Amino acid sequence: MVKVVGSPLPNIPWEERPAGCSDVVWRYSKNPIIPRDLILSSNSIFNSAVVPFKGAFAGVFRCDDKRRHMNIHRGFSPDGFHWQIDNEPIEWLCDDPEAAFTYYRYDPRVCWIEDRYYVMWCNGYHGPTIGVGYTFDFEKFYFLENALLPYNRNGVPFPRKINGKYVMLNRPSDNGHTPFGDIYLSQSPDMIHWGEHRFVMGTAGGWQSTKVGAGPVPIETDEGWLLFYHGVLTSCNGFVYSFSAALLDLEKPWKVIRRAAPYLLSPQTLYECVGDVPNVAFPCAALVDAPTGRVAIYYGGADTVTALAFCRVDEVLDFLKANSL
Ligand code: BMA
Repeated sequence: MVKVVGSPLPNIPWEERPAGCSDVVWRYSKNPIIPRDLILSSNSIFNSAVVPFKGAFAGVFRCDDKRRHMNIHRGFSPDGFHWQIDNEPIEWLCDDPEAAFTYYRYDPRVCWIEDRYYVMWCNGYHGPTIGVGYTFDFEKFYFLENALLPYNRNGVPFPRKINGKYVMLNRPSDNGHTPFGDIYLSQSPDMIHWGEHRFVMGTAGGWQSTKVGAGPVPIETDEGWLLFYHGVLTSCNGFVYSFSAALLDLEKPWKVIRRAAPYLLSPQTLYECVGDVPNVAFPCAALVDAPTGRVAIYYGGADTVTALAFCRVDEVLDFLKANSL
């Protein structure tokens, strides 16, 4: 069996695959887990990131408020299903007012690396780019820098340094509802200065024909980095956001070992098809229990609510072997 590198998470939120279902990724039966109006100020809560924290769970949530302003809020959960989210956005500590300047924040990812939780998000600094910050305790949050020049989205860190460098996936874009997009990788000695950019993968057919973008923090296995990523198809009715998986080389993670031709999950339920932006399933986080390979994927539904789906690492790798592009 494939070996997953990581910690045990015996309390991972989990529900077995329903009887009669043969999907590799299956939805939680009580989705969505976070309704759009969980907090007083919110219009919608979606595309959010969670991590294990002190025997329970913590997260950074995209909450668009009732002015339709986009920002990220802190949350805690005893079980990964039920969340308490702050009504007010996170305040970022930063000594440099120019660096700290922002119009909006959205689509966070959170990742424990070495000694702290790093947060990356799409940061409005004269156009979308990748904001990087960190917290040790989910009490104080520090803003570091904008990692890249605008325009860029979907900054996703790897959970450890590779060949002595921090690594992130990202997606150069434009200032609007970008009609193109390939996944690139950037490297850094210090999380501030990023370079040595490498092309990872571009669009392909069908569900991933318009653009692709990294989803949750990649999962390390002895066969490679397991990456869940979203792909977009342009239909007569607009963009359709689905997601699937790829396997990246452990030492040279810009090298794609395998990549799925079919999607693993596409918008088909009411909460994925109906909302502020219809037909969107957009994953930003995955919890993993390394010994069993169980995975809980958190994804946004229709840019409105947050949902959960489950899978097993070995089954996703088997799916990739059988269904690679
Ligand atoms: C992308 C991002 C995501 C969003 C998606 C669908 O460009 O803005 O936050 O979920 O579009 O609207």
